Amino acid sequence: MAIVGRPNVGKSTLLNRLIGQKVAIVSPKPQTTRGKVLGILTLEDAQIALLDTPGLHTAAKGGLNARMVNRALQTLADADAALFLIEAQGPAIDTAMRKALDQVKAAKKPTLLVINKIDAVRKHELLPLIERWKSEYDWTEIYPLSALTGQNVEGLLPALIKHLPEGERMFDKEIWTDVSEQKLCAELVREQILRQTEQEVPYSTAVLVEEFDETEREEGKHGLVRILATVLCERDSQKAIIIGKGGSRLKEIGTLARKEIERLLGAKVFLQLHVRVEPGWTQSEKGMRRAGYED
Ligand SMILES: Nc1nc2c(ncn2[C@@H]2O[C@H](COP(=O)(O)OP(=O)(O)OP(=O)(O)O)[C@@H](O)[C@H]2O)c(=O)[nH]1
Ligand SMILES: [Mg+2]
Repeated sequence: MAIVGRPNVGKSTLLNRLIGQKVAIVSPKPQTTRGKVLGILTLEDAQIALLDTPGLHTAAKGGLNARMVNRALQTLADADAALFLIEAQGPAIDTAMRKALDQVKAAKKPTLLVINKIDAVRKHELLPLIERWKSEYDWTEIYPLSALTGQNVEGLLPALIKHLPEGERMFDKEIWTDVSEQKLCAELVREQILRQTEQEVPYSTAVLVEEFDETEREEGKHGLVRILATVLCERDSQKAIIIGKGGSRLKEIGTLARKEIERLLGAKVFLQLHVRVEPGWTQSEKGMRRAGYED
Protein backbone atom coordinates (compact mmCIF):
# COMPACT_ATOMS: atom_id res chain seq x y z
CA MET A 1 0.00 0.00 0.00
CA ALA A 2 1.53 3.29 -1.13
CA ILE A 3 1.36 6.48 0.93
CA VAL A 4 1.28 9.39 -1.50
CA GLY A 5 0.56 13.11 -1.41
CA ARG A 6 2.01 16.58 -1.73
CA PRO A 7 5.32 17.31 0.03
CA ASN A 8 5.24 17.97 3.78
CA VAL A 9 1.72 16.67 4.46
CA GLY A 10 3.03 14.13 6.98
CA LYS A 11 3.41 10.90 4.99
CA SER A 12 6.60 9.82 6.75
CA THR A 13 5.21 10.80 10.15
CA LEU A 14 2.20 8.57 9.49
CA LEU A 15 4.38 5.67 8.37
CA ASN A 16 6.48 5.91 11.55
CA ARG A 17 3.36 6.20 13.68
CA LEU A 18 1.77 3.10 12.10
CA ILE A 19 4.94 1.01 12.28
CA GLY A 20 5.88 2.25 15.75
CA GLN A 21 9.49 2.72 14.65
CA LYS A 22 11.40 5.49 12.97
CA VAL A 23 11.67 4.10 9.46
CA ALA A 24 11.51 7.38 7.56
CA ILE A 25 13.07 10.70 8.44
CA VAL A 26 10.82 13.70 9.10
CA SER A 27 11.44 17.43 8.87
CA PRO A 28 9.46 20.66 8.65
CA LYS A 29 10.86 21.20 5.15
CA PRO A 30 9.19 19.85 2.00
CA GLN A 31 10.95 17.19 -0.11
CA THR A 32 12.43 15.39 2.86
CA THR A 33 11.83 11.85 1.58
CA ARG A 34 13.81 11.04 -1.56
CA GLY A 35 12.87 7.47 -2.36
CA LYS A 36 10.52 4.63 -1.54
CA VAL A 37 10.63 3.55 2.12
CA LEU A 38 9.09 0.23 3.14
CA GLY A 39 7.55 -0.19 6.56
CA ILE A 40 6.04 -3.53 7.51
CA LEU A 41 3.14 -3.66 9.89
CA THR A 42 2.43 -7.11 11.29
CA LEU A 43 -0.89 -7.60 13.09
CA GLU A 44 -2.61 -10.69 14.50
CA ASP A 45 -4.29 -11.64 11.27
CA ALA A 46 -2.75 -9.39 8.66
CA GLN A 47 0.48 -7.95 7.39
CA ILE A 48 0.61 -4.63 5.60
CA ALA A 49 3.53 -3.43 3.50
CA LEU A 50 3.34 0.35 3.68
CA LEU A 51 5.39 2.33 1.20
CA ASP A 52 6.27 5.91 2.01
CA THR A 53 7.09 8.01 -1.05
CA PRO A 54 8.55 11.43 -1.91
CA GLY A 55 6.01 14.23 -2.17
CA LEU A 56 4.33 14.80 -5.53
CA HIS A 57 5.55 18.17 -6.74
CA THR A 58 6.17 19.84 -10.05
CA ALA A 59 9.80 19.09 -10.77
CA ALA A 60 11.94 20.19 -13.67
CA LYS A 61 12.98 17.43 -16.06
CA GLY A 62 16.03 15.40 -15.09
CA GLY A 63 17.81 15.77 -11.80
CA LEU A 64 17.02 14.65 -8.29
CA ASN A 65 13.56 16.21 -7.99
CA ALA A 66 12.28 14.56 -11.14
CA ARG A 67 13.69 11.27 -9.94
CA MET A 68 11.84 11.68 -6.65
CA VAL A 69 8.49 12.24 -8.34
CA ASN A 70 9.13 9.29 -10.67
CA ARG A 71 9.83 7.06 -7.69
CA ALA A 72 6.60 8.12 -6.03
CA LEU A 73 4.54 7.45 -9.17
CA GLN A 74 6.26 4.11 -9.76
CA THR A 75 5.58 3.01 -6.18
CA LEU A 76 1.95 3.98 -6.62
CA ALA A 77 1.74 2.05 -9.88
CA ASP A 78 3.13 -1.08 -8.21
CA ALA A 79 0.87 -0.95 -5.14
CA ASP A 80 -2.44 -2.73 -4.59
CA ALA A 81 -3.97 0.29 -2.95
CA ALA A 82 -3.08 3.80 -1.87
CA LEU A 83 -3.43 6.31 0.93
CA PHE A 84 -3.67 9.85 -0.36
CA LEU A 85 -2.67 12.25 2.38
CA ILE A 86 -3.73 15.87 2.62
CA GLU A 87 -3.43 18.44 5.42
CA ALA A 88 -6.52 19.57 7.28
CA GLN A 89 -5.18 23.11 7.45
CA GLY A 90 -3.81 23.03 3.90
CA PRO A 91 -4.76 25.51 1.21
CA ALA A 92 -7.68 24.99 -1.14
CA ILE A 93 -7.03 22.80 -4.15
CA ASP A 94 -4.45 24.77 -6.11
CA THR A 95 -2.73 23.84 -9.38
CA ALA A 96 -0.06 21.72 -7.73
CA MET A 97 -2.61 19.85 -5.63
CA ARG A 98 -4.80 19.37 -8.70
CA LYS A 99 -1.88 17.79 -10.52
CA ALA A 100 -1.09 15.43 -7.63
CA LEU A 101 -4.75 14.49 -7.43
CA ASP A 102 -4.86 13.78 -11.17
CA GLN A 103 -1.78 11.56 -10.85
CA VAL A 104 -3.48 9.58 -8.11
CA LYS A 105 -6.71 9.25 -10.10
CA ALA A 106 -4.76 8.10 -13.16
CA ALA A 107 -3.24 5.24 -11.15
CA LYS A 108 -6.78 3.84 -10.72
CA LYS A 109 -6.07 2.18 -7.37
CA PRO A 110 -8.49 1.83 -4.50
CA THR A 111 -7.52 4.98 -2.60
CA LEU A 112 -8.30 6.05 0.92
CA LEU A 113 -8.21 9.78 1.60
CA VAL A 114 -6.44 10.62 4.84
CA ILE A 115 -6.93 14.13 6.19
CA ASN A 116 -3.88 14.60 8.41
CA LYS A 117 -2.99 17.24 11.01
CA ILE A 118 -6.47 17.49 12.52
CA ASP A 119 -4.75 18.69 15.70
CA ALA A 120 -4.07 21.93 13.84
CA VAL A 121 -7.72 22.78 13.05
CA ARG A 122 -10.96 23.22 14.95
CA LYS A 123 -13.52 20.44 14.80
CA HIS A 124 -16.14 22.48 12.94
CA GLU A 125 -13.67 23.16 10.13
CA LEU A 126 -13.39 19.49 9.34
CA LEU A 127 -16.86 18.75 8.05
CA PRO A 128 -16.82 21.26 5.18
CA LEU A 129 -13.38 19.96 4.23
CA ILE A 130 -14.62 16.39 4.06
CA GLU A 131 -17.59 17.54 1.97
CA ARG A 132 -15.27 19.45 -0.33
CA TRP A 133 -13.05 16.43 -0.95
CA LYS A 134 -15.81 13.83 -1.23
CA SER A 135 -16.71 14.89 -4.73
CA GLU A 136 -13.13 14.79 -6.04
CA TYR A 137 -12.77 11.02 -6.34
CA ASP A 138 -14.47 7.78 -5.46
CA TRP A 139 -12.44 7.36 -2.26
CA THR A 140 -12.76 4.00 -0.53
CA GLU A 141 -13.01 5.99 2.67
CA ILE A 142 -12.22 9.41 4.09
CA TYR A 143 -10.26 9.35 7.28
CA PRO A 144 -9.28 12.35 9.44
CA LEU A 145 -6.43 11.86 11.89
CA SER A 146 -3.28 13.31 13.38
CA ALA A 147 -0.11 11.39 12.60
CA LEU A 148 1.75 13.62 15.05
CA THR A 149 -0.42 13.11 18.13
CA GLY A 150 -1.77 9.71 17.12
CA GLN A 151 -5.35 10.95 17.38
CA ASN A 152 -7.71 8.63 15.43
CA VAL A 153 -4.83 6.58 13.98
CA GLU A 154 -6.00 3.32 15.61
CA GLY A 155 -9.17 3.29 13.58
CA LEU A 156 -7.28 3.57 10.32
CA LEU A 157 -5.98 0.01 10.58
CA PRO A 158 -9.28 -1.83 10.07
CA ALA A 159 -9.94 0.50 7.15
CA LEU A 160 -6.59 -0.43 5.62
CA ILE A 161 -7.05 -4.15 6.12
CA LYS A 162 -10.43 -4.07 4.44
CA HIS A 163 -8.79 -3.17 1.14
CA LEU A 164 -5.93 -5.62 1.21
CA PRO A 165 -5.83 -8.70 -0.99
CA GLU A 166 -5.82 -12.08 0.80
CA GLY A 167 -2.50 -13.86 0.81
CA GLU A 168 0.34 -15.39 2.73
CA ARG A 169 2.40 -13.31 5.11
CA MET A 170 5.34 -11.99 3.09
CA PHE A 171 7.76 -10.96 5.83
CA ASP A 172 8.95 -12.36 9.13
CA LYS A 173 6.98 -11.02 12.12
CA GLU A 174 10.00 -9.22 13.57
CA ILE A 175 10.96 -7.37 10.41
CA TRP A 176 9.75 -3.80 10.14
CA THR A 177 11.67 -2.54 7.12
CA ASP A 178 14.00 -3.65 4.36
CA VAL A 179 16.13 -0.53 4.66
CA SER A 180 19.64 -1.46 5.85
CA GLU A 181 21.00 -0.15 9.15
CA GLN A 182 23.67 1.77 7.25
CA LYS A 183 21.14 3.46 5.02
CA LEU A 184 18.99 4.35 8.04
CA CYS A 185 22.06 5.90 9.70
CA ALA A 186 22.83 7.96 6.61
CA GLU A 187 19.24 9.17 6.60
CA LEU A 188 19.40 10.15 10.28
CA VAL A 189 22.40 12.36 9.49
CA ARG A 190 20.56 13.87 6.52
CA GLU A 191 17.57 14.54 8.77
CA GLN A 192 19.71 16.72 11.03
CA ILE A 193 21.10 18.59 8.04
CA LEU A 194 17.52 19.28 6.94
CA ARG A 195 16.78 20.58 10.41
CA GLN A 196 19.98 22.55 11.01
CA THR A 197 20.49 24.28 7.64
CA GLU A 198 18.35 26.55 5.53
CA GLN A 199 17.46 27.50 1.97
CA GLU A 200 19.04 25.37 -0.73
CA VAL A 201 21.60 23.60 1.45
CA PRO A 202 19.42 20.62 2.49
CA TYR A 203 18.40 20.05 -1.11
CA SER A 204 22.02 19.89 -2.27
CA THR A 205 23.07 17.47 0.43
CA ALA A 206 23.45 13.72 0.44
CA VAL A 207 25.00 11.45 3.05
CA LEU A 208 27.12 8.38 2.40
CA VAL A 209 28.17 5.93 5.09
CA GLU A 210 31.76 5.05 4.21
CA GLU A 211 32.64 2.85 7.17
CA PHE A 212 30.40 0.96 9.54
CA ASP A 213 32.47 -0.97 12.04
CA GLU A 214 30.51 -3.05 14.52
CA THR A 215 33.21 -5.51 15.51
CA GLU A 216 33.22 -4.16 19.06
CA ARG A 217 29.45 -4.35 19.19
CA GLU A 218 29.56 -8.04 18.43
CA GLU A 219 32.27 -8.72 20.97
CA GLY A 220 30.55 -7.18 23.93
CA LYS A 221 27.16 -5.73 24.67
CA HIS A 222 28.53 -2.29 25.41
CA GLY A 223 30.89 -2.04 22.46
CA LEU A 224 31.00 0.98 20.23
CA VAL A 225 29.75 1.11 16.67
CA ARG A 226 32.12 3.29 14.65
CA ILE A 227 30.61 5.13 11.73
CA LEU A 228 32.36 7.31 9.20
CA ALA A 229 30.04 9.24 6.91
CA THR A 230 30.58 11.76 4.14
CA VAL A 231 28.23 14.68 3.68
CA LEU A 232 28.09 15.68 0.02
CA CYS A 233 27.09 19.13 -1.10
CA GLU A 234 27.31 20.96 -4.41
CA ARG A 235 29.34 24.10 -3.68
CA ASP A 236 32.13 25.39 -1.46
CA SER A 237 29.77 27.99 0.03
CA GLN A 238 27.43 25.18 1.11
CA LYS A 239 30.30 23.27 2.61
CA ALA A 240 31.19 26.31 4.70
CA ILE A 241 27.59 26.59 5.93
CA ILE A 242 27.38 22.92 6.87
CA ILE A 243 30.66 23.07 8.77
CA GLY A 244 29.81 26.38 10.46
CA LYS A 245 32.04 28.68 12.47
CA GLY A 246 34.92 26.69 13.86
CA GLY A 247 33.10 23.48 12.92
CA SER A 248 30.21 24.25 15.26
CA ARG A 249 27.33 23.36 12.95
CA LEU A 250 28.81 20.06 11.82
CA LYS A 251 29.44 19.22 15.45
CA GLU A 252 25.82 19.95 16.34
CA ILE A 253 24.57 17.88 13.38
CA GLY A 254 26.83 15.02 14.44
CA THR A 255 25.76 15.10 18.08
CA LEU A 256 22.05 15.11 17.27
CA ALA A 257 22.38 12.42 14.61
CA ARG A 258 24.49 10.25 16.90
CA LYS A 259 21.79 10.26 19.56
CA GLU A 260 19.21 9.11 17.01
CA ILE A 261 21.56 6.45 15.66
CA GLU A 262 22.27 5.16 19.16
CA ARG A 263 18.55 4.80 19.73
CA LEU A 264 18.19 2.93 16.43
CA LEU A 265 21.10 0.55 16.99
CA GLY A 266 20.71 0.18 20.72
CA ALA A 267 24.44 0.73 21.06
CA LYS A 268 26.92 3.48 21.75
CA VAL A 269 28.09 5.14 18.57
CA PHE A 270 31.18 7.02 17.50
CA LEU A 271 30.16 9.12 14.51
CA GLN A 272 32.65 10.96 12.37
CA LEU A 273 31.46 13.29 9.61
CA HIS A 274 33.35 14.70 6.64
CA VAL A 275 32.04 17.21 4.13
CA ARG A 276 32.90 16.95 0.44
CA VAL A 277 31.90 19.08 -2.53
CA GLU A 278 30.57 17.17 -5.52
CA PRO A 279 29.67 19.94 -7.97
CA GLY A 280 26.16 19.67 -9.40
CA TRP A 281 25.54 16.09 -8.26
CA THR A 282 21.76 16.60 -8.12
CA GLN A 283 21.69 17.44 -11.82
CA SER A 284 23.12 14.34 -13.47
CA GLU A 285 22.61 10.59 -13.36
CA LYS A 286 26.29 10.13 -12.70
CA GLY A 287 26.27 12.64 -9.86
CA MET A 288 23.24 11.00 -8.26
CA ARG A 289 24.93 7.60 -8.46
CA ARG A 290 27.95 9.07 -6.72
CA ALA A 291 25.69 10.39 -4.01
CA GLY A 292 24.25 6.93 -3.40
CA TYR A 293 21.09 7.28 -5.47
CA GLU A 294 21.60 4.27 -7.65
CA ASP A 295 19.48 2.65 -10.40
N1 LIG B 1 0.54 19.57 13.52
C1 LIG B 1 0.87 18.45 12.87
N2 LIG B 1 2.03 18.37 12.20
C2 LIG B 1 2.33 17.22 11.58
C3 LIG B 1 1.46 16.09 11.58
N3 LIG B 1 2.02 15.11 10.84
C4 LIG B 1 3.21 15.60 10.42
N4 LIG B 1 3.40 16.86 10.86
C5 LIG B 1 4.56 17.72 10.61
O1 LIG B 1 4.62 18.03 9.24
C6 LIG B 1 6.00 18.16 8.82
C7 LIG B 1 6.27 17.25 7.64
O2 LIG B 1 6.17 15.90 8.03
P1 LIG B 1 6.75 14.72 7.14
O3 LIG B 1 6.25 13.44 7.75
O4 LIG B 1 8.21 14.88 6.94
O5 LIG B 1 5.99 15.00 5.77
P2 LIG B 1 6.11 14.22 4.38
O6 LIG B 1 4.78 14.22 3.74
O7 LIG B 1 6.75 12.89 4.58
O8 LIG B 1 7.08 15.20 3.57
P3 LIG B 1 8.02 14.88 2.29
O9 LIG B 1 8.84 13.67 2.60
O10 LIG B 1 8.84 16.11 2.20
O11 LIG B 1 7.11 14.70 1.13
C8 LIG B 1 6.85 17.82 10.04
O12 LIG B 1 7.22 19.02 10.65
C9 LIG B 1 5.88 17.03 10.92
O13 LIG B 1 6.18 17.11 12.29
C10 LIG B 1 0.22 16.21 12.31
O14 LIG B 1 -0.61 15.30 12.39
N5 LIG B 1 -0.01 17.41 12.92
MG1 LIG C 1 8.49 12.13 3.85
